Amino acid sequence: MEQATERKKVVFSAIQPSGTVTLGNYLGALKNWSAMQDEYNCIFALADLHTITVRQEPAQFRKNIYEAYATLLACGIDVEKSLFFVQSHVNTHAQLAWVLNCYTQFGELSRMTQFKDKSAKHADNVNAGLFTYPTLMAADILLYQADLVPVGADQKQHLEITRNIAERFNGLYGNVFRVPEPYIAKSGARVMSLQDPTKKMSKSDENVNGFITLNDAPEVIMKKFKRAVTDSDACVKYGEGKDGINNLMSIYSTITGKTFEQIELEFEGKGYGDFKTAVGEAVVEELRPIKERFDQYIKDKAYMQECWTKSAETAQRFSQRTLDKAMKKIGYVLK
Ligand code: ATP
Ligand code: LTN
Repeated sequence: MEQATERKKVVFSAIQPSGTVTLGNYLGALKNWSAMQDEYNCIFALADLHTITVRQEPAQFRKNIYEAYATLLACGIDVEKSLFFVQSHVNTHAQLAWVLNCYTQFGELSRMTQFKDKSAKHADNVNAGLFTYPTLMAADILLYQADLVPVGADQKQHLEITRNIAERFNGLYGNVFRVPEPYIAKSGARVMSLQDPTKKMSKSDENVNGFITLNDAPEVIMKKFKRAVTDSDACVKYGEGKDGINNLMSIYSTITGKTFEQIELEFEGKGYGDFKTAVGEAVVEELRPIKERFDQYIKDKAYMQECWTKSAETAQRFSQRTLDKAMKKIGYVLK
């Protein structure tokens, strides 16, 4: 008789606690994470080691870690179903990252667009961690033998380098790491800034009107959408040269599930004002229950600590197996 014991695929993803979680993070990544929990073995982390590649103010950084953890719980990450820990609590990540640094070339790291963007933005602090950011990210993923990595489109290049590192290592030592696939949603994978729709929406943007956070009050959300940059066409239609409207249509479509044709029909003969109001209202309603749950979780630090400690213990055990295997293959003598 056929046995129904197929191995559940492993999903790994992480987010930096570098500020307040944005609508871009939510639609591009977090919404998919919580939806994947029944079908896959999911492992999620706060990538706090990655965060110090950009200088952080200690008190604010600590606050961001708690807030990001509470936000993800509020988005539906369920520690009964998935592991959800803080990267710095599991020491294998930094250890494997060092090893992978020695199997990654200067040239390939130099080609990373995130490195180029961030070193231009933080020209006074182009540190070695910013440069080797992708090898730590590769370690995160490879330690858990992940099959799938749900991320926004901006992380595709980092997934490619992860695959290259894994294949190179496997080529030298046999099958140590599973080679992961990116999982990029068809809609919402690249939410753009509301102020400059040619740039991605980012939580570290200086212009707060460019992004919506999951903690913004409804009136703030409505105001930011009303101010969103569009064009002089005054016609709700997806098309070239209409970056602002295209972005608003994508947001509306991702939340309501309506196609672009349905949206064009819905707003036929109506102006941008009506459309912006509708998008704002859809976002407010989508985020309302998340905000309510966040307000509960953030009050209970003891509960969050309990959750992340339990997950970190399991993650430590699991990831240690992969780290040991890689070290042995290289020739290290384990204690
Ligand atoms: P920072 O501004 O500090 O670089 P970020 O807002 O880009 O941060 P990350 O923590 O680096 O956020 O990313 C977390 C997840 O959110 C990743 O999977 C990333 O691909 C996704 N993501 C980030 N920005 C967007 C966006 N504008 N649209 C869709 N997905 C996004
Ligand atoms: N670099 C990612 C955050 C991140 C990540 C990971 C994502 C760190 N480690 C592992 C997926 C898998 C970012 O979103 N900027």
